[in-house]
Amino acid sequence: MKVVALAGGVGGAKLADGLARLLPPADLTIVVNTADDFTWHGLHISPDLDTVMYTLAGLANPETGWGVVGDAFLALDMLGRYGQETWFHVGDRDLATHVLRSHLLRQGMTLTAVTATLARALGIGATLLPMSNERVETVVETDTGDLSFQEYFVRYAWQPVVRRLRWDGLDVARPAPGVLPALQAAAVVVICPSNPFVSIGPMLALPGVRASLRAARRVLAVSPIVGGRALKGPAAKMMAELGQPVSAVSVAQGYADFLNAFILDRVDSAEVPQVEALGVRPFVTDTIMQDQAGRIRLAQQVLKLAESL
Ligand code: FO1
Repeated sequence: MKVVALAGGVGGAKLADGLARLLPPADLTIVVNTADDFTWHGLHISPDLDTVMYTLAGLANPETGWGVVGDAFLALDMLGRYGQETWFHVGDRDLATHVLRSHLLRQGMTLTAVTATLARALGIGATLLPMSNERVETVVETDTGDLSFQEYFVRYAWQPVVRRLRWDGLDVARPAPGVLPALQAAAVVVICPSNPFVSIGPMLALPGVRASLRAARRVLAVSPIVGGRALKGPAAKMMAELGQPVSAVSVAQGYADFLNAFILDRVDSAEVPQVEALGVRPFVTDTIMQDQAGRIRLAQQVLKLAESL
C-alpha cells in the first residue's frame, strides 16, 4: 500500500518515523516542508528535512526533537568568539549536514538529489522529498515587523503577535519532481500533526498539490491541536492571533475540501459531531507520541483507519 506523508518538523517526523517502521521502504514517501529553510553563515539549512532525516535515522536529539543526539557546540562557540550571532543552535555534527548540503547545492545538485544522497547515507529506506526545489520563504508579519520564520520561531521564541503570514517565492515555485506523481499513486495520504499554517500550508499552496489531494482516494490528518493547545510550537498561538478558534476541528476545517478522515485526541472527543458536520470521518485515540512505541501505535491506527475507509 503506497503511502505519502506530508510533514513539517518534530511532530510530523515522529509520525513519519512510526510509518517508516511499519511499511516497506518502497511504499513510503515523505514530503517535507522547506518554507522554514534559511541561510545561516552562508550555509543552506533545511530544518524540517533535517528533523525528519535525523528522526528516521535514529539520530535526533530526544530532548529537543531537532538536532543530533549528543552533539557538541564547539563551532558555534567559536563563531561567538568572532562576534557572530549564535541564537540558532547548530551543533558540530549537524553542521556537517549543512556544509555538505550547501556544497552539493553549489555544485548544481537539486535539493531533491541532495536530500536523497544524505538520507541514503544515513540508511533511510523511505523516499524523502523536499516540497520544492525552488526557494519558498515564510515571512511572519508581526506587531514588531516582518520576521523570517527562524527569527520568529527561534530568535524571538514565537512571542511577537502574528498579523499575517506571507510566502515569498511561492508564486513561482513548483512542487519538487516526484511530489505530484507520489500523491497521484498513493493509496493513502497522511497529513502529519504539523503546524497547519507554516508547515502544511506552504505544501498545500504549491500548484497541483491541493488538487491532487482532492482527487486522492483516502486522505487522513492527525490533529496537531490537543485540548486547545499545540503539542509543540506556535500553532495554537498563531491560530488565535489569526482570528481562528483554537481547536482540533478548526484544523479539520482547513483541510475539509480534501479530507476523508480526521484523527483527534481523546481529550477533544466533544468535537466529533463538528468533524462529522464537515463531512469528514472522525477517529478518536491517544495522539500524543511519548516514545517510539507511541509513534508506532499511532501509525498503526492511521493505517488501519485508512484500510477501513
Ligand atoms: N529550534 C529551536 O528552537 N532553537 C534552535 O536553536 C534550533 C536550531 C536548529 C538547528 C538545526 C535544525 O535543523 C533545526 C533547529 N531548530 C531549532 C529547530 C527548527 O528551527 C524548528 O523545529 C523548525 O523550523 C520548525 O518546524
